[in-house]
Amino acid sequence: MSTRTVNLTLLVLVSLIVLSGMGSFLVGSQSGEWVFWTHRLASFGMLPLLVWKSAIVFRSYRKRGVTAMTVLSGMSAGLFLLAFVYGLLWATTGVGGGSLPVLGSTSGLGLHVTFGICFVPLFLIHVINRWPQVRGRIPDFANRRATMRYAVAGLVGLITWQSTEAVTARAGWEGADRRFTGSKIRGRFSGNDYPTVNWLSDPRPVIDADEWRLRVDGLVERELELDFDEFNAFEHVDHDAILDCTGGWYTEQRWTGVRLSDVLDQAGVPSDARSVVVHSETGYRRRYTVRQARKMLLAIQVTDETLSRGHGYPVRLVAPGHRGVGWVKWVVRIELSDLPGWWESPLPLQ
Ligand SMILES: Nc1nc2c(c(=O)[nH]1)N[C@H]1C(S)=C(S)[C@@H](COP(=O)(O)O)O[C@H]1N2
Ligand SMILES: [Mo]
Repeated sequence: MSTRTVNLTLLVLVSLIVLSGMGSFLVGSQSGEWVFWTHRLASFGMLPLLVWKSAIVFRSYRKRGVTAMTVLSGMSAGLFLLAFVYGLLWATTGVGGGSLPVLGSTSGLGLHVTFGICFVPLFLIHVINRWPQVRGRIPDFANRRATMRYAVAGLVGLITWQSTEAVTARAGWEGADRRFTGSKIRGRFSGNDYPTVNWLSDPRPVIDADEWRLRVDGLVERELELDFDEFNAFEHVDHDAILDCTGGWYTEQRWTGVRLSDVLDQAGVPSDARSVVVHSETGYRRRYTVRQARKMLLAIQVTDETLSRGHGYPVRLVAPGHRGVGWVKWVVRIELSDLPGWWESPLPLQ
């Protein structure tokens, strides 16, 4: 294979790996499983190419020596390999969590993601810097032989990935027991006994149920302000659902509370309402389409226990099929809006 072929094929595969990795944070239901498959296939499929790539790197280094750019490229390669190794460890032996400056204690998956995020800007600089050497001969990117190469990479990826899973299962390693999202179990119907997590730097408020109010406003037919007793007057229902945090763990619990749908109907949903924003006391919020929101629960209990303060007391959102990041805690306001459901940053910023 020519240098250009190796580099372009790697560019495609690494782009797939990065995009599917970022996309994986948004997938919470089985129908999005292909995003995770893409990530694993492209990652394992790229491995044989690294043999050729290391020869290219070696030649290039001999020609250029130590320059700012070669150091940067070297760092980007190092970060990529670290991300790969931590991803692999997470999926297999489960060894590899650790403590990082600034971030504090982090799971192996957390390290995988952190190295991956640091890799992206360096990789972009590397590609932009080297691009002039491939420019002008791009058709090679997508002809029939290129398609063949991706098919072979995919096949190699499939075989290495499946063998890795088989070895992991056979050895009984921790990684054998992952959900399709890669998350590992932390509590099944265990009540409040499962990890407490906030997204970035959101605080953990202490709320007195007597003072608590739920406002329902925006595009509603009549605004509501419910105190805790009025809220509890709605019919209570149980719902078994999995909370799956992008930090790499999930828990299955029986959530008890009020259907968001019932609250919305009491306030009256006009036909031009398109989305529902669920607000936390902390300012944290997530937007859903009205249809999605109608399947959700405003929970007060987790498997027969009152929600603990850390888990969102007195009321939290239960959003089955959505990643944990969408399960807003300390809910105080439901806002109806005519904006589309996707009208917000894909992930919270606090
Ligand atoms: N208000 C608020 N709600 C939040 C968060 C947050 O930071 N602030 N973190 C989310 C994330 S990332 C997860 S995984 C779940 C964790 O819920 P738990 O603390 O009950 O495990 O809450 C979600 N709800
Ligand atoms: Mo999370």
